Amino acid sequence: MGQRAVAAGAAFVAVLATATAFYLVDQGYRVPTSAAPPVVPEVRQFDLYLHTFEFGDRQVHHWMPPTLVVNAGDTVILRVHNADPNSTHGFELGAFNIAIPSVPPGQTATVRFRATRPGVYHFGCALTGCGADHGSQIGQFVVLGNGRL
Ligand SMILES: [Cu+2]
Repeated sequence: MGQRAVAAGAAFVAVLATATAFYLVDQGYRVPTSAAPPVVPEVRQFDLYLHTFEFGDRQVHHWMPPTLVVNAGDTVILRVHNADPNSTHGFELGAFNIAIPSVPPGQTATVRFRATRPGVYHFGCALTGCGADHGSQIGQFVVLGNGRL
């Protein structure tokens, strides 16, 4: 006995302590159940309307819906409807090089593209001078990347 037994005992205790530590760490770790599953690209179609209404002596335009959300990799088909009965407008989404120079009143134009980059982008009217609120005719195009921005 003697030193060999003490060394074997110490080694046993060390192995036991290490195993216990691994066990406790293992118990503390939970696979995140809220993790987003892999995103499979889809074809997403939207009808986007440019509406107009009167507010006092002002004419105000807005996009409906004001925000579009897709996943990175999705193919997006946008049907842009000009619901303003009096003025021609356009559509542009500069981040994806999309531009429809003009859509006459009551008309529809369609674009198709792939949303490749995650981020929050703005779209707007491509026809400068369409109205006093031209600069405010903006909406958001949100591209989610694998469950997060
Ligand atoms: Cu416009």
